[in-house]
Amino acid sequence: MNHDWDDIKDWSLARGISLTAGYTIITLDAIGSTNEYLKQLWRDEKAQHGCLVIADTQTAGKGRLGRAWESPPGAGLWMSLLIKPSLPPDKHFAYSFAAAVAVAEAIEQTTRLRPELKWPNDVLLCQKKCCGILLESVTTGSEPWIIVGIGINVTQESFPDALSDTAISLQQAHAAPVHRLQLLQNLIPALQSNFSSDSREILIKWQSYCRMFGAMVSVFQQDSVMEAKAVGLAPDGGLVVENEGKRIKVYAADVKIRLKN
Ligand code: BT5
Repeated sequence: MNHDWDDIKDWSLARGISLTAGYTIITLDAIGSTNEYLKQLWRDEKAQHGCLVIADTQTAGKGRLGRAWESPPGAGLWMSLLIKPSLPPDKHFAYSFAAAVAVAEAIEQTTRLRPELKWPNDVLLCQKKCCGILLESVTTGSEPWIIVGIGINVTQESFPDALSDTAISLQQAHAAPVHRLQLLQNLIPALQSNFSSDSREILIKWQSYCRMFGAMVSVFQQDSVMEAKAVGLAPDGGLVVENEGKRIKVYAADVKIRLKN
């Protein structure tokens, strides 16, 4: 077992258990997916707002649309946080932007590197993905809850061939050791603060980390691809692109940046 994982477990037990805003931390040596584990805890009424599950490895980590998320042991922060939203339902989209901003702030604080955010919620270093975020809603009666899944590559020295051109770890970008516990200690307060901000403030911060506006992008939606210029973020979190002189708002899509100004 990785040494630094013991530090995370000890810290979670000793000091992390009751943080200022009431986050509780559960550490797991290995699990299929922290999102699925937390969902089950919530269904069993064993998880409250602020319950944070962290695993040293995931054997079935997942991304959007059923994609797999590589989560090797000792290499990253693989975690899920349960929140009971304080924002009204039409503003819930802001939580995924809040999570991305919190991750960017924590990375910056830990490594002094300034990450870049790419719509909808990738965190990039050296134009490669170092973190993916997956939000899922769960509902009791009319009450929505949100599971915020965050996967950050911290110590990998290499990635499987299929990811080697697009993925990066903090340690690779920083060219120096990065400690998961230190990153976690910076991330928790950043999550607490961004999740209690209003949606306008979150989007302003998100845009300060985003450099894709003005760039040509490929927008992948189901079976179609559109080449367009990314022009901005709509107040409801949609990506505004310009294609043949027309402005279009895009929601569920993947975006590849083609060319920067
Ligand atoms: C995401 O999906 O980026 C969301 C990933 C969320 C992972 C966290 S880990 C903790 C929590 N528990 C879970 O089970 N999930 C969450 P998407 O945008 O669909 O990107 C997925 C794609 O990223 C894959 O198809 C791969 O191409 C690529 N990928 C997989 N693993 C990666 C990694 N470790 N680093 C960078 N890219 C990766």
